[in-house]
Amino acid sequence: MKTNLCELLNIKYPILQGAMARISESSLVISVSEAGGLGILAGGNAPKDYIVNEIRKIKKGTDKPFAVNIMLLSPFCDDIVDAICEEGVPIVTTGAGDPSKYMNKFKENDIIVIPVVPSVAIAKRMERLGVDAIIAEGMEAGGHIGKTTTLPLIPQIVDAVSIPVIAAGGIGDGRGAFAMFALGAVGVQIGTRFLVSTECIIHQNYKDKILKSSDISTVTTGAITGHPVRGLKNKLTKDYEIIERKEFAKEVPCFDELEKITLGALERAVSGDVITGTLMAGQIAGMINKEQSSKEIIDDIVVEFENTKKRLGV
Ligand code: TUI
Repeated sequence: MKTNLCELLNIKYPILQGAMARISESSLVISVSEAGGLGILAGGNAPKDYIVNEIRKIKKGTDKPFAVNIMLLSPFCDDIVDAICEEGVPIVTTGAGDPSKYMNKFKENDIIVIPVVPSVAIAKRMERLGVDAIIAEGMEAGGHIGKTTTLPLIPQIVDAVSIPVIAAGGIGDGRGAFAMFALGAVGVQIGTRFLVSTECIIHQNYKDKILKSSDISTVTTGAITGHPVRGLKNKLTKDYEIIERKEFAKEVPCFDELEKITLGALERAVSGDVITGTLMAGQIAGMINKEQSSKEIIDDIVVEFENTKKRLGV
């Protein structure tokens, strides 16, 4: 599976672990980086002291490269950028916005910058900005998503830019990774499969919901807010859809009601409330049927990738 991305990031396999807010914390990051992939700490909406503490735990737990993701809708972005520079984090990924204002600071600190992008136009803008690679994320992914699916998105972005492209959204195994390489990607980012990693700290109830899900278990909510989010269907998403329909029909403005049911919903999910929590997950959730360590997950992906190569005689 070796590609030029392995040299750029100094990793064994071009497999990045998706940064999932409140989920991708030090224990998951250490396990993925130790297994030869790139573990990524999710900044999410966390404040600076939490991030500094987690970075220090990661540095104690592994001497392999890792990254920190900055979720650009967070009120603590400036602080997290400071923490990343002060702690000597080698690689940064960004999501949910435009990282331009931090670019000079990243480059002054020799940090490798890899934004997540949902479209060709943003990919081209990021290349002009001088980023090192991009993660092109299709809307099969869990969490906050764009409008295009992975299969058409990856080749269009590969054709539009000259920097390395990492594919994300809808990849759960070595066959999917191989398909992404066929489209021109040189790496993959996988989030949902790591939700059931034994080193992932989410509550067993959340893991069980993933393990029991099928191909049609996810739904997107929140289009009305401009920030659509994909997750597993549950009471929260059903209630959300009912309120959203009222808002669409312009019967009553319902943003307050929507905010009320989603406030703290990610925290509830991570703590095991699978009824009113937001169970962010991608469409590959239906493919996941066993808990494994991060090392087993990565080793499986590599074997499946090699088997696919053999099956196709290439
Ligand atoms: O960021 C993600 N996924 C996320 S962030 C998140 S926390 C959250 N929760 C509720 C609402 C909003 C956020 C949960 N999942 N994926 C990467 C991603 N980035 N998807 C889409 C984008 C994106 C969108 C616009 C990246 C750049 C962008 O650029 C806008 C601009 O103006 O340049």
